[in-house]
Amino acid sequence: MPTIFDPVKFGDIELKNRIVMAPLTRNRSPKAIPNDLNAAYYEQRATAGLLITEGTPISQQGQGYADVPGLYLPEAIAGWKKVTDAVHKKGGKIVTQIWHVGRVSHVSLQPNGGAPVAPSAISAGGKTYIINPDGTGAFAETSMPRALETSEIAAILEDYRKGARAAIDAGFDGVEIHAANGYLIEQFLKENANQRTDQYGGSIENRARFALEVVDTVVKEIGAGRTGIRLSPTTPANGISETKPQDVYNYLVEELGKRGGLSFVHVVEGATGGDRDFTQGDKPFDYHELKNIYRKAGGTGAWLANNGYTKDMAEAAVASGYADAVAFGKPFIANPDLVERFKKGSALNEPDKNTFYGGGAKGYTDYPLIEAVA
Ligand code: 8OZ
Repeated sequence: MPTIFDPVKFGDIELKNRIVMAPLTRNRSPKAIPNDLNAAYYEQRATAGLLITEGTPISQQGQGYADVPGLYLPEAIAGWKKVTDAVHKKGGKIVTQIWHVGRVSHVSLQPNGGAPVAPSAISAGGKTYIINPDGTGAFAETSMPRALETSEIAAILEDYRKGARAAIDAGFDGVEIHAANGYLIEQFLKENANQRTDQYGGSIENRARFALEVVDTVVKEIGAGRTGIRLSPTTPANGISETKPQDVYNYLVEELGKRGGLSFVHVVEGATGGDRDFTQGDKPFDYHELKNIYRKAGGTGAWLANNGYTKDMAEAAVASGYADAVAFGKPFIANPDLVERFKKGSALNEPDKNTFYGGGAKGYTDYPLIEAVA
């Protein structure tokens, strides 16, 4: 029976344990360029089996929040290199989460102040974070998006290809495709955001087409064994909803399974960062069924479970054979030495919500290690 402390392979990536750091937006990379403070933060957490970086836009069009690091400027690649070098020196593994926000953006963040793009011209109806012309930060309503022309989709796939290549150039061990939380890929997948009448809308097969084209593009560029994907079948994040999530995601993972050896499939169970029992549609979502369909279709990627797991829950999920590994979010914000704390059964530091997004070292690189607490 494996434990969370045992090594595991995520495709081509070898993890020293099954405790993974989930992607966490921290908004501490002004001008979309990772810096020394970001490198220190990831380095502190390098004892995780795998670090998944915060969402990292593949293009300016894919950017939806101020001060998140990108992958589309040469300076950002150089900045990320500092991060990956620091993590690798400590014996860690790190992939970056490649991201396009779609409609969850604001005109001030978009190329030439244009409208954000989406499958359909339907507002996310939420808030994003921008920098005012005077340099101060502010929450702002997400801007009304415009619907992508069918002919524009190839250029976005090309941005994913370039982003994946940039990730490898920056020294990452691979990428996680961000297909969760109401961003572009999910806007195609879920019915309330997609009213298209072309081959990217309507049937489940059509709505899943964009996700699968992104996967195929990234796999072709960097190899399946370095390509993971994150899904959130039932989260309501960013105004997204779906009445038949089980049908949509069963189809999607069956298609992913047919592609064989992806690095990993990362599944957020319930509402991201919230209620694990949250569901949409007419019945509770069955995550075991999802995994079984993936395996039956030939999928050999690691099954990475996430959302609100405690150490005990993670141990049970790994011991039962359901999860190959478990990703922890908030516990990793507050506990850079989470793996050691789990091993010793030590108490955990509590994360400070006020410093999740933006700011400097406070609430980022200053959480105490166990020795410092004792
Ligand atoms: C919190 C704040 C801003 C963005 C996600 C990338 O939900 C995010 C995100 C989280 O996936």
